[in-house]
Amino acid sequence: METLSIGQEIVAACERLGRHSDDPDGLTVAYLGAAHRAVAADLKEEMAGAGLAVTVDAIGNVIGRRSCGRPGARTLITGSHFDTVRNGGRFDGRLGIVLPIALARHLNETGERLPFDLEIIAFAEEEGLRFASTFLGSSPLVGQFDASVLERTDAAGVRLADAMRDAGLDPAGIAGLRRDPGTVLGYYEVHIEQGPVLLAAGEALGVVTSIAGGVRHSCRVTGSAGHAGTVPMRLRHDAGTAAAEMVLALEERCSADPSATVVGTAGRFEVVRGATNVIPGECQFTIDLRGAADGPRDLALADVLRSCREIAARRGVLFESELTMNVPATPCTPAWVDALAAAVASLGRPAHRMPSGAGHDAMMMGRALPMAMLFVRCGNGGVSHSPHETMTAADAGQAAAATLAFWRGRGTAARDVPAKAQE
Ligand code: HGY
Ligand code: MN
Ligand code: MN
Repeated sequence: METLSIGQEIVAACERLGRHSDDPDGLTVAYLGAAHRAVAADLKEEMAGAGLAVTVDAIGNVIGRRSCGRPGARTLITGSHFDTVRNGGRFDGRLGIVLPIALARHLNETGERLPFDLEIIAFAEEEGLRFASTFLGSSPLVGQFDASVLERTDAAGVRLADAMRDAGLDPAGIAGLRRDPGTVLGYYEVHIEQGPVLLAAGEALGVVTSIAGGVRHSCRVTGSAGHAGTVPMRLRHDAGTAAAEMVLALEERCSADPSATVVGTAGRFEVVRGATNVIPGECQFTIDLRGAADGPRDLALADVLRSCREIAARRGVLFESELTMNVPATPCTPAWVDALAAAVASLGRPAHRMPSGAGHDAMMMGRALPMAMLFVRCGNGGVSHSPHETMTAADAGQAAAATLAFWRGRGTAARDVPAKAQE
């Protein structure tokens, strides 16, 4: 396989998909918005052009299937998400969709048959941007979809269930998306690293060993709005400064964590109906807290929420929080990690094994299926969730070659079990 040219094909496909956005000045693709539908339409075309049998499921995942021609063969599922964060990068998620499509096209040209059926899934939602829900695409496939999120509303007050119906999707069909693990070999995902580790190590590829678990809360602080000029400082119940002290408590607790693997972020922070000359009456912010292991992460969360309540009591404001995501740390399947490391090594480079600080569909799929992930070097200092996210065609080509080597070895995979089930 001529790796540079397939790498150029892959990068070009990510650039093409990146032209659809909800924002004129950055890449933002929210679930079921106009840009999301345009990307889905492009993906259907790209999959059909690679000879795949294309379907769209009840949640909006775009699925391309390539049969190996052997009745009863099991399926290897690969893919990633095509929604983005606000002002995100062109490779986050998309790389893991367009790379397998390019390989399917290559296999058509060479006539090579894989020893299993291949399913490439473009997951419709993973980031949680529009409905503060995450993994909407992958969770139904492993029986982890939380039907209560159908009642969630977006910033315009549109219910998730209604947004789905408006897009011609059927919420009632979600329950039927669960895959029978007996028919699936496992799940494999290629993703840009979204960090600086491979760049610093001078490596193009990384073999993921485990994926950090994440918990998210939406928080609301309610104080007393008032005139910025007439209320003495000692009489204020300022929701904005109370929330700011809570966010600093989050930063302080995570920075001091003894495990040194806990990270905390308040990515959204907003004074509701704020105005320059009004003391904030209500402030909303989010907590995103992660760790390589669930124990330290959960201890940190409990401490942070306790601090928020103490700060609220001292300042005479009300603190409320809603859990919006809780996904456990997920180890990759050791036998699959070793097989992927061998595939990478077959290219002539030692496999660089590493944990993932970012969350991925693989952590959801890995809850029911054998799972492995391949990371690809992220340029520009490893920046991601940013328009400055970048990668090279050469590295994309290396990832394609390692993926093909890995796939060829999967047909003989014993009936592996997910890492969790191995404990
Ligand atoms: O937040 C994450 O780690 C992923 O980008 N959804
Ligand atoms: Mn992301
Ligand atoms: Mn991603």
